[in-house]
Amino acid sequence: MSTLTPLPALSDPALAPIAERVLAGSRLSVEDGSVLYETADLWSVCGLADLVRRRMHGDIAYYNVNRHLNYSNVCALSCSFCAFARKRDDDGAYEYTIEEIREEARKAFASGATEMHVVGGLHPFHPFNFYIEMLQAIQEEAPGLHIKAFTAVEIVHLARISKRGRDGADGIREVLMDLRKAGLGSLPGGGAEVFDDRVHDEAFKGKIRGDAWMDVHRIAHELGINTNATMLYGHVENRAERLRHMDLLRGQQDAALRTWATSQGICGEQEVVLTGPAEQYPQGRLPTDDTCEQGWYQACIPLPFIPDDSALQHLYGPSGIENLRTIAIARLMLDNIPHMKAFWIMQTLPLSQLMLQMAGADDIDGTVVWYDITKVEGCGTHQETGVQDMHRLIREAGLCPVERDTLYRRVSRDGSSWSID
Ligand code: V47
Repeated sequence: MSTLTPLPALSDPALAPIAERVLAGSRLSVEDGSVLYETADLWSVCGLADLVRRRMHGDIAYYNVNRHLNYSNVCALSCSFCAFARKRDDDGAYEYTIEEIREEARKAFASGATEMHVVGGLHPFHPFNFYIEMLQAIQEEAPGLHIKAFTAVEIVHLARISKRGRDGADGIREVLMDLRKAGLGSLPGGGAEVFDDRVHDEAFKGKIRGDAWMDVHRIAHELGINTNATMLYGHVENRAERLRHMDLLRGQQDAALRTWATSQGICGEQEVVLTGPAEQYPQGRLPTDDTCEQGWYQACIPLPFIPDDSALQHLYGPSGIENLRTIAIARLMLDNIPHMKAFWIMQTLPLSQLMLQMAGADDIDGTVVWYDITKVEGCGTHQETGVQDMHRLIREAGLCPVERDTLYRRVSRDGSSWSID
């Protein structure tokens, strides 16, 4: 573990008790979160987040060599924040065939990607078997590639169209097991938005609510499938609703890690907090092998709302300062989620670099290549950052770039082949 960042000089006395709790490795309350949001001393908020980030990850910043595949933008829903979805007859509607998906998998394999991140709209006409064939096709063309696929709302949609299970939870469990058999490795964190019914009804009515999103992830964890979690902020929600979202995620992670820790005989009823001094970690680190019977949230990805071309484009979206503050607060509040990702596609590369250097982020996602869901400042769907550029950006932030796979294991490369350390 590298040297700890010294505690920042606090200019707001209201931060002193919070800083003490951070130093001691104690959990922050939602009220503490409100103080962190309201204080004018943004630099201390970032400094505290940086301190826990360095305790957890030293001077490492993670990236991966990945590809995103948005297989179709045809969607039965019409969420007001979303500029991606189209009806099938709309201009710009598209859907990949299985053969085209195969071709994307071949390209990903040839480029040395370790992960394919696959999500799309809720297609009203594809049968369940299309999704099974899609995973099988990717696996056949790109053996060894980790498939991180389908947001929780897609899983609920698949459970409906597959007509699996006697009730909702059974159907979701069976569908996840079928998908895993076909090649699914983990679930991405998309679609969580903000766990609040008021916000749901205003910005993404028709989508599943927060409790249903969390049910899908809980069932995945019970099956030993790791997942991520997002929070889409800066639209019609307020800061209190963001903090509640973080608190709900933290509570669910408590339950997952308690089950894991109990199975390891590590600690009984106590919460597993990862952000404290190193000696408080549960036996070093959470395991990263893929044979664990209990899954958990690996990473949180705060997503700043990008208003362009959505039905909410009259809104401004969050400012750079609000983005820095939100990722720092997420790092401090989510003391049991190991990784905090600054998704460069949405945060932009320069701001992601700052987030790594001083606001608690330890990961910037990956090379991406093609991305259709959001486009910042009118860019197209080709959104790629090469490995050399990732390295430069991370080194300029004073950190050490480490290539990881989806489960945060280190990747070694020898020419065009790669292996897990
Ligand atoms: O589910 C949609 C969000 C998500 C907009 O798990 C928008 O590692 C901002 O979840 N402005 C997809 N956000 C992205 C996502 C993700 C990205 C990177 C890594 C991981 C991971 C997950 O983007 C959607 C939705 O929540 N989104 N529209 C918008 N206008």
